[in-house]
Amino acid sequence: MKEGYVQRKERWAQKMSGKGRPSRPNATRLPAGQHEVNNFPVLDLGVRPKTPIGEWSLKIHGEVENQVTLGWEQFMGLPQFRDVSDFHCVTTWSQFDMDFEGVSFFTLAELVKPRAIATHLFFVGYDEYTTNTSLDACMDDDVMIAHSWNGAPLTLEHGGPARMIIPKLYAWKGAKFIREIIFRNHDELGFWEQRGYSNTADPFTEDRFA
Ligand SMILES: Nc1nc2c(c(=O)[nH]1)N[C@H]1C(S)=C(S)[C@@H](COP(=O)(O)O)O[C@H]1N2
Ligand SMILES: [Mo]
Repeated sequence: MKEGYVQRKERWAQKMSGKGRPSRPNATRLPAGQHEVNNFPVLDLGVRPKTPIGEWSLKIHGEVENQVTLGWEQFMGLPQFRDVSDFHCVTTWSQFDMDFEGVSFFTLAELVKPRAIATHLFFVGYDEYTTNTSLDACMDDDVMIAHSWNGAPLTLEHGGPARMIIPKLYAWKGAKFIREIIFRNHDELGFWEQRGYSNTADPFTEDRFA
């Protein structure tokens, strides 16, 4: 059962204020068909573009009032958000208590101001990887662009300098080496979605393939 937008935003506000992390309803923590790991495996297309901080930028555009291209210092100057979440890969491994820090998606959305017609998101990585979600899926209190994991900068293999983290969806929905986020008034399938993976990708219903 998905919480309403207002509840999700309230939970986020509570986290941002440093008053601790409200517990969220979670019947079974390990989704069906998954096993727990602790070694944070690496999964990608094998291309790991090294982007020095000085050359890094994140463009957020499309159906927004205020499109932005953020350099590293601007990105790091935004309110910082640290949160612990679980990570579920469709290849059946899950890792619990992943401590990520970055900029929450709510903060980015407030910055760019989505137009009312925006319903979907399209993500592009520096490796040209793409993926897509509904806008609603990312307007949640645990979604962020992370630059650190366990208190240290994200390594290149895990998507540094920065990557999307969307804990409630299978991990292929979280673009590593993030370069662009496009707000759209329609859905467009990304790399794995075009190749038969589910468009909605909910680990708790084993929503793996389309
Ligand atoms: N840019 C980019 N992001 C990506 C991928 C990729 O190939 N390129 N692979 C996805 C897949 S399939 C998974 S399971 C996760 C893996 O993240 P990890 O390597 O940090 O475990 O990243 C996702 N994000
Ligand atoms: Mo994956």
